[in-house]
Amino acid sequence: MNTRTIKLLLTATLAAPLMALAAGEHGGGHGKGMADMHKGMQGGGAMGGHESAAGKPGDPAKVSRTVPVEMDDTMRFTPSEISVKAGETIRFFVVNKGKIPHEMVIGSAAELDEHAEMMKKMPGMKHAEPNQINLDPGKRGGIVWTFDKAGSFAFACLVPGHKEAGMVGQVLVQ
Ligand SMILES: [Cu+2]
Repeated sequence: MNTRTIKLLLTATLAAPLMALAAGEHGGGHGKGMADMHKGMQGGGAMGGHESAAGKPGDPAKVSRTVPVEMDDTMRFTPSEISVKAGETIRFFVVNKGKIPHEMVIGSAAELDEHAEMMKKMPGMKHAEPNQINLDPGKRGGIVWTFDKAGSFAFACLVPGHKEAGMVGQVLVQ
């Protein structure tokens, strides 16, 4: 899959049903390696493909509410703390206000650490998974995510160096 195709897919995220997007992207994105990595992280448990400790891809037809999120070159998300009720499906409306690419990736702290390591090994790798969106400067996009379990989860920009610089946020699911 080339960069242009992925960009088109990302651009289409707002318009297209997210599940369809995910299905289309799966073979060309992380592929099996990522699924295996996730499996390994979870000790071979129930987590395959798009399952996450932080929840699962949401149904765009069942969005409970929209949460706008801004990303900028100070390496911050605004807001950086989001409270959610367990079971809510959130549409994150993400905008990159910066002059460099940023991304928002949702997961548990452990998942994000693991993912950040992988990004360092494969610099320049672009993803399109349901738990994340990568945005060029000035672009907008969305993530629809269902937080079905209570707990403290995170979101981060996994462009190498950004998370380390503080580009991390917290989702509290109650
Ligand atoms: Cu960033």
